[in-house]
Amino acid sequence: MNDGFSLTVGRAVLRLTLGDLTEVAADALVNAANSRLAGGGGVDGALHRAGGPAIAEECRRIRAERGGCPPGEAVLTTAGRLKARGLIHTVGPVWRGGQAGEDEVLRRAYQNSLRLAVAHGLRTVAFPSISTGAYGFPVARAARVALRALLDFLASPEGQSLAEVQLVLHTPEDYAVYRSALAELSGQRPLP
Ligand code: AR6
Repeated sequence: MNDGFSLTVGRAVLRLTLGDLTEVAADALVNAANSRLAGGGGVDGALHRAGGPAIAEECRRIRAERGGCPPGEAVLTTAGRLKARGLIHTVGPVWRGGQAGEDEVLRRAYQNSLRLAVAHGLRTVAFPSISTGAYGFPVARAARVALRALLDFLASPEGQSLAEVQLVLHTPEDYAVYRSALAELSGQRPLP
């Protein structure tokens, strides 16, 4: 885990780091889940393994009560043994070529995750790069959508109780893509 790059937005800090989300300490970690909340590979599998069976148990209960979590929405469970008070499960879009509303669903996944955090008094939140693994969303486009959604939320009245939002990128390549997308969106040049 490096210290990454950070930017102040409103009252909060938006931070990009390179690392493993399962090792991050925050009030809430965000999982890139599927609609059935059934667990899987990627960051979902890693968070369930690290957090223990209490997470899957609560996911099963949510699935039984409300059928899961539609793309673009988010639900909160225990974080089990993870270093967090809660685990927010959100579902990104499956990439279908870019004309099927994928950008909007991805934007809502970030926005609704932060809304849920705020509603539960969780002030520091760490995300993975949603949809850019198994779901195939191209990372440069996903980075722009994700960062725009996070910057907009942090600048809005709704976002004022948040202290830090972190994007934890798993590879140096993804980190570089997010870093230059953030430079572009915030009008700054990336450091050499
Ligand atoms: N820490 C941070 N990022 C990670 C980690 C980690 N430990 N492990 C993987 N990533 P994916 P999706 C990155 O496939 O595309 C699951 O099976 C990874 O490099 O985890 O939203 C679910 O159950 C990539 O950049 O999520 C769903 O069925 C990013 O996390 C489906 O995959 C997202 O990749 C969701 O697909």
